[in-house]
Order: sequence, then C-alpha cells, then structure tokens
Amino acid sequence: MSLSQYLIEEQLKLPYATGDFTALMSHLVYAAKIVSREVRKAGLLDHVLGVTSSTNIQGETVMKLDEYADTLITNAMKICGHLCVMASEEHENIIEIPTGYNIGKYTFAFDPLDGSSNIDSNVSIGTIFSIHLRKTQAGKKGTEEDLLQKGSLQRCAGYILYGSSTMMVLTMGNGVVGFTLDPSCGEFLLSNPDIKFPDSGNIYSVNEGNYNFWSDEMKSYIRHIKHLETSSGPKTLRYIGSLVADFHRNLLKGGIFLYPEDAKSEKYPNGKLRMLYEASPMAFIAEQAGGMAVNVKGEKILDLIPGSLHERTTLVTGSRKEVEEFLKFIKK
Ligand code: AHM
Ligand code: MG
Repeated sequence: MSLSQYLIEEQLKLPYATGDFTALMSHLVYAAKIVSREVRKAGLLDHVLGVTSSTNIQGETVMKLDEYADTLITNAMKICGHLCVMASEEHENIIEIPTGYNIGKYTFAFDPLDGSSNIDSNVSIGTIFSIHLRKTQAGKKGTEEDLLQKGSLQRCAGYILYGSSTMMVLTMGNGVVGFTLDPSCGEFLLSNPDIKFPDSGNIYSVNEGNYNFWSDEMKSYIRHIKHLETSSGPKTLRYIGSLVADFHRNLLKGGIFLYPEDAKSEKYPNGKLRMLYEASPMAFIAEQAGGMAVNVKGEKILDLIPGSLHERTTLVTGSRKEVEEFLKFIKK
C-alpha cells in the first residue's frame, strides 16, 4: 500500500473527515520526495553541500541543504490551503499563509533538516514535523498561539529519515506506521505497518563528550548503565548526532536516547533540542509506539506547553523500561 492510499483509507474510516488533512499530507509527501532527491545528490551538486553565509535564529551556521529543504517545504506547505500558520526551526518568527491562499484549520511546525552537522559527511539526516488543529478563530490567519500547544494535542507527528533508504514514519494518534520510498516508482510504500518500541533494549545514545557538564544524577545514571552488574550487562553506546536517525534505530532495536542540559556550561542550560520541532513530535511517536518521552525532571514531554517558538528542552526517550529505570535513578 502506498502512503497516499493509506491516508485515503484512514480518512474513509472517519465519517466526519473532510479530506483536508489528507490533502495537506499529499503536499508534504511531495516535498519529502523532492528533498530526498536533493539529499541523494549531495556531493554532486554545488547547492547541496557546504555552508551558507547566514546563521539562524539560534546563532547556528545554516547549511546549503538546510536552506534548500526549508524553502522547499515552506513553499510546498504554505500554499496547500489547509494550514493557518507555520513555524520552522530556521525562521525566527511564524510563517504566515500568503494573502490570496485559502486559510485552513491546521498548524504545521517543522525542522527541515535535522542533524545538519552530518550533511557534509554523508551521514543520515531527517525532517521532523508536527501538526495541530488551530485554537484561534477559523478563517483568519493563524498566530503563535495556534502553534504553542500541548504536545498531547498533536493531530499528527512524523519524521522523514534520509538514511540508507528514505523513510517516512508517522502517527495520527492510532499507532505508528512506516513507509519506505521506492525510488523505482517514486512512492512511499508501507514497510512497517505497526512499529512498537521493544519494551527494553541494550542501546544508549547520548553525547558523552559532554559528560563533564552534566548534573551528578545524570553522571551516575550513565555510570550505572555501563556497569557489568546491571541486569543485562553494560549497554552499548550508539550515537550518530542526528536525532531522527538515533531515535529511529532505538525505536526498532530498543534503547534510550538522552539529551540532558549542560548544567555546568553556558551552552545548553535547558537542553539543546527544541520543544516544538524536535522533542514534542518525537515524544508523540514514542508514546504511540509504546515507549516514553520525558525531560530530565521526569515530566512527560507531551504534557508541556512550549512558551515560545524556539524553546529548548531536555529529552529522554526510548523503550518504556529503560526510561522508567532512568526515572527511578534520578529520583534516588
Ligand atoms: P540541528 O537541528 O541543528 O541539526 O541540531 C539538532 C541535533 C539533533 O539531531 C541531535 O540529536 C543533536 O543535535 C546532536 O547534538 P550534539 O552535536 O550536541 O551531540
Ligand atoms: Mg534540529
């Protein structure tokens, strides 16, 4: 079954569905295919590798492919007729729907190319997205208020992983499904009909180079899982530095991903990952796949309301038993 067919089938199950969501998603699927095509040409074309002369709102260097993906997805989505407002990790402010286009009932927040430090070395990267229903009055352009909503109210979240193959993994609140792009027919085909986190797993993923900046609780948790005395022996470290790829591997194989705050440096006092474009959509997928997603205080990510578009958070997500062990440990 192709992703387009799947979306239509899902829509037909809901007697009150209008088709707006399905139409919105068809614009995203189109954009994903084009970004995937360009990512696959990295190394061959000038506009694909290297840095631009700009830095984004977070002061980070913008890669050429970041900019390309951002422009492409923004342009494909803002004219789809079913969104009222958008936000991108690469834009300081909200992205308005241009005058003359239909204003819809959904919001769209996205990280166009996550893990961009990996672009130039041919390592997996991804696009992350999150869709809510608007809060403000229908028919008018949406506002920041429409975007700053609880993660648990997401209507859909997903990611596109540009890895050894291109995959779209998504949830609409009824489990998690995965589609793999078949380049020969240009369609995303259903490859993983019901993705579930293994209940526990042996992998831990964290940037251990930051060890000296962590809180004492975090340090002892990491020391604990490396000890031979733990139930299954020491865990295996796997860290790519692309959230989508690290999350996806752990989703299939079982394990835990952590991005804590750098308590002892000025760099990421509240964690590095952004609530709106990274933590919240991944948390929705994690919970729908039977896993968990919390911050280092143990609060569920999906219960939190972002205070601003680019708010950062700590993130601990993965197999249920692993996250529970982390929680018991930090409460000691
Ligand atoms: P980006 O959105 O600028 O690419 O940054 C987010 C990425 C995540 O994909 C990844 O989990 C994390 O940053 C890696 O950070 P670090 O290099 O500090 O380990
Ligand atoms: Mg990112």
